Amino acid sequence: MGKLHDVLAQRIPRLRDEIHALVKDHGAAVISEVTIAQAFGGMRGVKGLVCDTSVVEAETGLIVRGIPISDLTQQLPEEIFYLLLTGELPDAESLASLQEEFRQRAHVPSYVWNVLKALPPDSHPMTMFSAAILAMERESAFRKRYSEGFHKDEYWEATLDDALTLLARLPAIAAGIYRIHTGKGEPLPSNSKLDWGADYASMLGLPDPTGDFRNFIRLYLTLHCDHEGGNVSAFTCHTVGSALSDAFYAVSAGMNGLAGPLHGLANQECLHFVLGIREAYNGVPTDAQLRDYVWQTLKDGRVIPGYGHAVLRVTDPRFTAFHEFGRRVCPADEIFRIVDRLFHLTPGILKEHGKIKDPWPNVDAGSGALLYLFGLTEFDYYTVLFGVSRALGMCAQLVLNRALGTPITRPKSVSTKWILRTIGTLACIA
Ligand code: NMX
Ligand code: MLT
Repeated sequence: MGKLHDVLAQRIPRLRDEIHALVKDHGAAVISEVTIAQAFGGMRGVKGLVCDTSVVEAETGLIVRGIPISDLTQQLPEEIFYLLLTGELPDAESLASLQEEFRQRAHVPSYVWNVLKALPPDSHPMTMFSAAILAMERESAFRKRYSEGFHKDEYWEATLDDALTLLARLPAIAAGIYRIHTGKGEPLPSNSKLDWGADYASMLGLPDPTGDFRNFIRLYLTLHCDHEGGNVSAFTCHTVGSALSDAFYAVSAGMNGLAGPLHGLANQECLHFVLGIREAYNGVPTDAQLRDYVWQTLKDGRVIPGYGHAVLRVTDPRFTAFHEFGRRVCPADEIFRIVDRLFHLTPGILKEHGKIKDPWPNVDAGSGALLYLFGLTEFDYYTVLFGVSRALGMCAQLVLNRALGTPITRPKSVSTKWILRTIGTLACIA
């Protein structure tokens, strides 16, 4: 393994010492409390996890290693992976070394294609994606070395080995899934002259005369890279990895969480919603019609996909980055205009509706419109794109957790009876 490994090998001992000292000296300090509402409410706001790859604050959105995501939009996804892991953007030599590492590991073995082609044709692309990742578990360096018996200080190295193999293959696997699922033909070969994102774009096989599509895919892969540790996919991946299940098991599990409509699948739901509006009004509706449509959706007891967030309380900066890209590339496009009008009207309606805590658009509200414009119209595929990118964050978090020897995740649950008894006791004390 190249320079990335060496940089980590140099830093990890100091990192271990720092965390060890922190826990030894301040381990008893309280950083969070849990209310009954939080215990029943998805642990919202409970601070019980540590994640150093990125943070998400309510008023700022995603910050990767101290850098707001809006300042990273020109960076390649490979650079982001290096940043997530080391805390620094790579210099030219380190980037070239990581890209070479990916190239050397990029070949997808034929058994993976056999697995994908054997799945029923109506399998969802996320099922295919997760299954492909899981199928490759047989190649795990971590599992092999663990079964031989190896020192726990070396766990992170075998995890990095697995992460690099997995990430190197994901663009080809994901693009192949697109071609198999849509019946467009055999998977296309990788082009070793291209960077990770551009190669993915080219293997999808869509026309890209201006180069805008490959730029968009690079942006897409950068923007979705990580979202701290508590979102469903990261938390799932972390929990599975904490049992020392290797990266293939853990990332596949994370993808299954990403496949839910309240999480990553919202991007396909969003485009579905926007296309429904276009069909209902035979084009871009007036603001009054759009207001009616959104209100009717709420009255029908359905969510407005792409709006709301468990942590954010402002427009997601990732949405803003996509929106700016759309304004530059396709301001007159019908679908983009509907997304744009929704952005102007929906927050006000959701505020008036009065339930949602965050009425602003999240990352999923606008990306589908742009994919559609570039000819990627099969929107049940969109979450796979999200997954390719999010694998960067999942893998970085896994490597760091193995480096720090983070123990198995095992919070304590309580029964409703226990809570009722505890309230009774508290009431007596009051
Ligand atoms: N449209 C309508 N109602 C909503 C929406 C929405 N977009 N978002 C939340 N609500 C409702 C929610 O159903 C709940 O209603 P009730 O009390 O009847 O159960 C109420 O507002 C309070 O929910 P919040 O506390 O604001 O949201 P929560 O933190 O529980 O959930 C989401 C966050 C993101 C799951 C939620 O906002 C949602 O379902 N949004 C739509 C789906 C979506 O865009 N998901 C993508 C998230 C980003 N990602 O990529 O993962
Ligand atoms: C994400 O990118 O993971 C989503 O915005 C969901 C989240 O952070 O909870």
